[in-house]
Amino acid sequence: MPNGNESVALPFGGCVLVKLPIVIADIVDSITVDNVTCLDEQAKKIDHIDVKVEDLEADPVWSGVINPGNPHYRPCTSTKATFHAYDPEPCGVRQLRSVNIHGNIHKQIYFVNRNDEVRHMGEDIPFTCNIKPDQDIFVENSGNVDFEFKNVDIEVSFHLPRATRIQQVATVSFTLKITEDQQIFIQTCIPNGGLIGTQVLSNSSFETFTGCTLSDGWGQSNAAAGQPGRNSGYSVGLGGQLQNPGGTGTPCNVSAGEQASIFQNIPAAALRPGLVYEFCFWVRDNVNGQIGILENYNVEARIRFLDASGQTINSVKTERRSATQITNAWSQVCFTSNPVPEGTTSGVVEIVFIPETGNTAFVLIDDATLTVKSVT
Ligand SMILES: [Ca+2]
Ligand SMILES: [Ca+2]
Repeated sequence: MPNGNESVALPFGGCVLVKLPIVIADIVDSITVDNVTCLDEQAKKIDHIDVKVEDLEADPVWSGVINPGNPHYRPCTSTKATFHAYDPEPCGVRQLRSVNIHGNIHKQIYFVNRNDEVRHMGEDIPFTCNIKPDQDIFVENSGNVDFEFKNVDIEVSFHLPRATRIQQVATVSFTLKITEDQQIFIQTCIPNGGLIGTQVLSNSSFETFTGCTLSDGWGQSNAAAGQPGRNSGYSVGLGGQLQNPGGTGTPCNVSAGEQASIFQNIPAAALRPGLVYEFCFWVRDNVNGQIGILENYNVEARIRFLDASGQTINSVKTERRSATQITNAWSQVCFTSNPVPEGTTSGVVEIVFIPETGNTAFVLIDDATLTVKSVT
C-alpha cells in the first residue's frame, strides 16, 4: 500500500514540433484504356487475359502561387518542411489544377488456335490520362506534396471481331491519396504502461498552503489547512481545526455543523479510458474522550469522471466511513475507481465531510494519493 509520502512528478508530454503527412484529398477515379491487339496466328477463341498495372505515377499540374485577394490565401510564414533550392517560390498556397496519370498495362493473353492449342502472347500498353479533381484542392507548399495510389484495380473486357484481332477495354480504378508534409505542434502522451504505479495528485501531503487555503491543485470548502499531520508535517481539517494554520496563523472560518470538502482534478495526461486508480488517504477525528463533543458525521471519498459538458458519467466510486470507524488515531482508507469510461474528458477526486444533526466533531486528512493501478 502506498504510504502517501511520495509525489512523483509525471513526465507529462509537452508540445513537440513534428513533420507529418496531412491528407489533403482522396480522389477516387478510373481511367479507361482501349486497344486493339493483332495476334500472330489465328485464334478460335480467347481463353482469358491476365492483366496488371505497372509503374503508376502522378504528375501534378499546379496553379501559380495565389495572391492575397483569394480567400484561400495565407501568408507564407512557416519555415519549409522541406526546402528545394531549385524552387523559386517554395512557400505559398497553390491550387491543384489537374493530375497527369501515367503507367503501363501489362497483359498476358491466352487464346486457343486453330489446332486447339492454348497459346499466349504478352503485351504492354503504356497510357497517359489527365484527371481533374472534383473539389478545390489547395496546398501550402507544392514541394511537400506526395501522391500515392491506393486500391488500384484493373478489369479488362474483350471480344474477337476477327480471328487475329482482339478488341480490349481496360479500366484502371484507384484512389489517389494526396498528402502534404506539414510542421505542426502535437501533444505527446505517456504510454499507458508508463503511467502504471504513478502517483498523480499534487500536494498530496498537504504541506503547501497559504493561511487556511491549500495550494497547488486542491480546492476546498469549510476546510482548514496547516493542521497537525502524520509524520510531524501538516494535514487539512474538514469542518474544524485543532490549531491555527501552521500553528501560527489566524483561525480559519470552519464549522462542524456544515458540509466540508477538499477536491482535486485528475491530471488530463493521466486520464485515459480503461485505466483505474487507487485513491488512498489517512483520516482521524478529534474525539479522544472529551466531554461535550458529539460525533454524528460520515466521511465520503469519491472518484468521479466527467464528459465534455461537465456532466458526471455514471461511474462514481464512493467509499464511506462513519464517525465510529474513524477514531482519534490515524488510519488509512483505500479504494479503487471504476475504469475510466469512454468519453471522459476530466476526473475529480474528493473527500467530503458530512455532518448530521448536532455534530460537533471534525476530521483531519493527510497523505492523499491517487495511483494508476492497471489497464483493463
Ligand atoms: Ca502531511
Ligand atoms: Ca470517532
